[in-house]
Amino acid sequence: MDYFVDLGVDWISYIEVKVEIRTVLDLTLANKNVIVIGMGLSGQSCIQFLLAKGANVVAMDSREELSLRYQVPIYLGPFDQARLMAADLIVVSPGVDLNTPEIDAAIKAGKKVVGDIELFAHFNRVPVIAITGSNGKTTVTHLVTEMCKQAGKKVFMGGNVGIPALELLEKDADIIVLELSSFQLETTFSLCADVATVLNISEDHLDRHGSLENYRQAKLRIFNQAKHAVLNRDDQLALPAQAHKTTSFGLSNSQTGFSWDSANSTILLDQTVFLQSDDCLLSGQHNMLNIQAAAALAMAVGVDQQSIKTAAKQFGGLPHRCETVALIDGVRWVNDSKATNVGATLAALEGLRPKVTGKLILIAGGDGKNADFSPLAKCLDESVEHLITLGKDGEKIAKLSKQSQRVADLTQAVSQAAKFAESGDLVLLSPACASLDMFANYQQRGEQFAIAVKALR
Ligand code: UMA
Ligand code: ADP
Repeated sequence: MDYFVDLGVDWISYIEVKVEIRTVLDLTLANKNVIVIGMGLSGQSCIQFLLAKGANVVAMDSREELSLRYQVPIYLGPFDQARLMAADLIVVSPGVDLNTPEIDAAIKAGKKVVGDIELFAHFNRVPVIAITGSNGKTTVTHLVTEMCKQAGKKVFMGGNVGIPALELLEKDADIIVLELSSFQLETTFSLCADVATVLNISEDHLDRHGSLENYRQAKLRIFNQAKHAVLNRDDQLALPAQAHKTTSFGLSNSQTGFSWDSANSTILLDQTVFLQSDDCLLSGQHNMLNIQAAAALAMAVGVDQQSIKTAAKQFGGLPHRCETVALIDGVRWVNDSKATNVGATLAALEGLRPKVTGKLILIAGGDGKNADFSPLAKCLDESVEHLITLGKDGEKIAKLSKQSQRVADLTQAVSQAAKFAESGDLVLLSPACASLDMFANYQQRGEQFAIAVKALR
């Protein structure tokens, strides 16, 4: 899909005279017939925003039952094609597939179909740091926010991290940090980030995007109109065709930008020591990349190096991401429930294995979202002594290893792991799959793991 959304403004003049154009847009939305599809967090934030702009708003949701706190007409169940065709603007939530026949037909008929980030982009006047990638988005979003805070900036984060971007328009902010998913980016056309990054690209969400290339192209949209691009020079898939001003990061050697001196476990900037890994609470090579990316993003918006270093040293990571939940009789139990794709599990295994003196026991499986699990095979062979699988696609992962065992649920997985585990071993929950086949979300999966582990005491 390649179309430019015109909300009633000329793009060039939008860049040049943002403030005047904003007034035009206010008028453009007033009295326009706007349909918002999906009544989750982002849909509801869109309704509130559009009502404040004077639009005539109608809500749609596939669910059969729903109570809404806004006084707008709501149509539940299958989307009404005739209503969509009559709208001036259709705003879709990220969880709603653009290939849904009624939405696809509306797009093909030339209807303007956007997401909440597109609305945000038209009305925002604060510098934006925009972050996407297959893995590390939330970690980098939090870390760069901490770096900005450390420098005394008024900074707010939002987007895929769980806070709808439109809510940030009300803040008195110096900087806004947006975590953006491929779903959000495919309906975004006018974001003009001050600095943007695609941290990495590996297979994910193929059930929605159909192919790795479609998924990748959705992610690369973050660089459109960006003033500065922070690039992972070691990941060809994460590089845009062209970029205006760039800073690179990576594990490879580089004269300029951020790099990694593995012999001394040090992050370098322009070949000069920037941070010692031992001074940081985060560990694992993937997190050294996350620190590099966050530092490059913060520098691009003028945060001083001292603040960046202080925040990087103090940041201890987030729950459900390679989080040690217990140390019982010398066995370390690690919750990496947020590893919802193959790339994340590979990063966890590669990052954690070097520090394990005994066996590594992996618990994996769930909803694989049509992913190809074969890239895990080599790492399972080299780094995992016992594999315990569960969930919808557990069988597919189990077949990759000779040392595997299938179980019915997470409690069984933990008790099986406890039978194998001895002092010096590490038991890692890193599913390489989404949780939705068995849990409400990855948080619930991680919490149940921690409860089952603590019950072993
Ligand atoms: N719905 C329909 N029809 C459909 C699909 C959904 O009507 O075909 C309705 C549901 O009935 C529900 C609503 O849409 O009422 C849910 O909308 P949503 O799935 O877009 O979820 P939101 O609550 O709006 O949350 C979204 C993001 N969700 C997704 O992308 C799936 C949140 O990311 C994000 O934090 C939030 O906006 C605020 O920006 C979550 C996520 O899982 C964390 N993201 C994926 C990921 O990280 O892998 C991309
Ligand atoms: P996202 O928001 O993109 O899902 P998170 O920061 O929440 O990323 O981390 C999700 C998972 O990805 C974690 O389980 C972690 O082990 C893994 N991970 C974090 N950073 C990286 C990275 N730079 N490269 C690969 N995997 C990573």
